[in-house]
Amino acid sequence: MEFNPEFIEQLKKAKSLLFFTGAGISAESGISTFRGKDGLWNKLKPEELASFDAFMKNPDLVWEWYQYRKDIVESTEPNPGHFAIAELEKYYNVNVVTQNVDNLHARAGSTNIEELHGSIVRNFCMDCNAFYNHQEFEFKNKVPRCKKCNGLIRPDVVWFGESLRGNAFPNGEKSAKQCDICFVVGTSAIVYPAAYIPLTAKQYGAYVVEINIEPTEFSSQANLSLWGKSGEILPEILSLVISGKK
Ligand code: BJW
Ligand code: ZN
Repeated sequence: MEFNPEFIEQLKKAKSLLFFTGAGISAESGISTFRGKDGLWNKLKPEELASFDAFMKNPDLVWEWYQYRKDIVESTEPNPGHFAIAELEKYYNVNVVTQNVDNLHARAGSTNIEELHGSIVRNFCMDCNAFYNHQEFEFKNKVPRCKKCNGLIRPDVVWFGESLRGNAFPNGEKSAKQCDICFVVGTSAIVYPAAYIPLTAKQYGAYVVEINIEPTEFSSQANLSLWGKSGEILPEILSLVISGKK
C-alpha cells in the first residue's frame, strides 16, 4: 500500500498511539464479527442473547452461546494485525482500547489494554460477585452455579443497557485525549459509549486513521481512511515505522 506523505509525517512526529479496535481486527483470526454479511447477528437477534433480560429468561441458552464463542476464541490465535500493534510498543507509547472480549490483544503481547466490553474468558457470580475463569468448571449444557453461594454465573461481558464496568471507559478517554494518532480499526463504531473514544481523540487534536474493509459511521470524521484488511495494513504500517527508524 502507498501511504500518503501527510500520514508518514504524522507517524514520524507522533509519540503516543491509540488503537481503538472492534470485531473486524479479529475477523482474520476466524472470529465472526457482529454485523455485516457474515456477522453473528445476521442470524441471531442481539437483544435475545446479549442482554441481562435474555440471560434471565434463558440462562442455559445464553450460556451455551458464550461457551460456543469461548471455544472458538481459545482455539484460535492472534493475527498479524494484533501482533503489529504489540510490536509498535517498541517505537511508541501505545494504548489499546478494545470493544472485543476475545483476549487476543493480550495474547499478542500488547500491555496497555482497556477492555470496554469485558472479557469472555472471565465469569462472575451474579449474587456474590466471585470470579471464575472458564477452566474452573465443566459445562454440561447448563449454566454453572457458584461454588460459594449457588448463584448463577455469567460471562464478564457488557450487555446492552449495562454500564461499562470499572475504569475501562475513563481510562480509554484519557488515552484518547493524550494520543497523537488514533487508529480506528475494524469497528462499525455504532455502539455507545465506546464510539465516543475516537470522537474524543479527534476533538482533542489527534490525527485519526480508520482501517476497515468498508466505510462506517465514523468514516466522515477520519482524517484518513485506509481500506483493506487490518491483518494486512497494520503490518505494513509497522514496516513503514521500522524503515523510518533505521
Ligand atoms: C474489518 C475486517 C477486517 C470486518 N479488517 N475491518 C438506541 C437504542 C437502544 C440502545 C441504545 C441506543 N442508543 C444508544 C444505546 C445504547 C447501546 C447502543 O450503543 N446501542 C446501539 C447499537 C444503538 N449501548 C449500550 O447499551 C451500552 N451501555 C450503555 O449505554 O449503558 C448506559 C445505560 C445504562 C443503563 C441503562 C441504559 C443505558 C453497552 C453496550 C454493550 C455492547 N456489547 C456488545 C456485546 C458484548 C458481549 C459479547 O461479545 O457478546 O459488544 S454488542 C457488540 O457490538 C459487542 C461489540 O464490542 C460491539 C461493537 O461491535 P464492533 O466491534 O464494531 O463489530 P461490528 O460487527 O459492528 O463491526 C465490525 C467491523 O469490522 C465492520 O465495520 C467491518 O467492515 C469490519 N471488518 N473484517 C478490517 N479483516
Ligand atoms: Zn456466588
